[in-house]
Amino acid sequence: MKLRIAIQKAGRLHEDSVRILRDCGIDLNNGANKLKTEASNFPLEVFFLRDDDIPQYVEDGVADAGIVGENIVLERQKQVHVLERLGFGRCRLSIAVSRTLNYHSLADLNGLRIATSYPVIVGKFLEKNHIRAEIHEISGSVEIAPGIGLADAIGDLVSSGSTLFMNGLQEVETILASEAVLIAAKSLSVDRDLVLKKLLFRINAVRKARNNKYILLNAPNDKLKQIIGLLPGMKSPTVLPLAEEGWSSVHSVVNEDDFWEIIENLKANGAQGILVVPIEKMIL
Ligand code: PRT
Ligand code: ZN
Repeated sequence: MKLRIAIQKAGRLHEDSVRILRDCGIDLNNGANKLKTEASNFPLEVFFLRDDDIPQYVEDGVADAGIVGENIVLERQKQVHVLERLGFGRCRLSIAVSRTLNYHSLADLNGLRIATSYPVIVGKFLEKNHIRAEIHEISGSVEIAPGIGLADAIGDLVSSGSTLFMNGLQEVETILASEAVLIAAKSLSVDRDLVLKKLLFRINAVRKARNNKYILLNAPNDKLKQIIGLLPGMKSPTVLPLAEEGWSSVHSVVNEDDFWEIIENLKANGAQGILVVPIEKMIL
């Protein structure tokens, strides 16, 4: 039984969604301009859809799983499980107001008209903070609403901030930090659930590998203790003697987040010939 997964047909999430499946070792036949495609080496069928429709298809059981922005999942309020954050499609849903407005705090939003394509998320945010503002739901080009006098503020997705900047707006509140997520139907047949678990296992391995690097370096033996102290490793670093007396080769795995800091500390402690290598899969 094939697992049916829905991904975005075209747009910001399409390429990364295809890439994560490919990195899981799944061969997809070229899906350009197709409604669906099948993997040749994994029991997976891929549907290409508009991102907004994906939660509905998954709730209805037309697709078993989907890859979609968390912002869409929270806005649509469909009955689906969020299984995994995928680390791409990162953005934030924020409130922005005119740069000319002297904004101090949330209370300044009282009485404003806020244009957004996310009335549910923005509405809940206002309610939680006891703000009385009027929400105008519009479906696109939200950033121009203040400029044409349709609204005083907007609730929109932001990544680089250049759209806000070009429209004379300032970001004043962040409601949500979003990224692409893997969602699944609430109930699946036993065999489809098994395929989903296999897929999830592979996605986990790919995600971990993307967040980590393999590092090799040479260390003088009298500095080994300090250097090992800087390297966490999966269990602990591997240490091998070098042919040259008094030196060792140290191998370990380091996390992307504190990568540069670790490298600087290693150098400061006498490490030489540091090599950093990408990891393809990581299974713990
Ligand atoms: O056709 P379909 O309906 O499938 O696509 P779409 O046009 O509705 O969606 P698309 O491809 O624009 O976005 C898909 C998903 O990407 C969103 O649901 C988010 O989860 C995620 N994402 C990440 C973003 C952005 N970053 C983003 N910057 N979605 C939209 N934007 C827009 C934003 O609305 C604003 O207009 O980009 C502009 C702001 O960008 P900056 O860089 O100027 O700040
Ligand atoms: Zn859309």
